[in-house]
Amino acid sequence: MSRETLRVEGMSCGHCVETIQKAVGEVPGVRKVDVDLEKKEVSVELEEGKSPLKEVTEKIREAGYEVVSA
Ligand SMILES: [Cu+2]
Repeated sequence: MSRETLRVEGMSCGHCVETIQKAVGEVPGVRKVDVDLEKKEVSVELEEGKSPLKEVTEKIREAGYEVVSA
């Protein structure tokens, strides 16, 4: 299991957290999604050997947020 953290702009409330958790949680290989509003970070727990960061980034953008760095 590995963990990756992305910096995301535009998240402001619990609704944003839910939206992102739902969108990113749908990506195959993602086990868990944690959002830190204060740090503007989305961290994902990934299944061993999986690296779906590109898809995670796309999902976040589709949901209307900006991924600043991965
Ligand atoms: Cu919000």
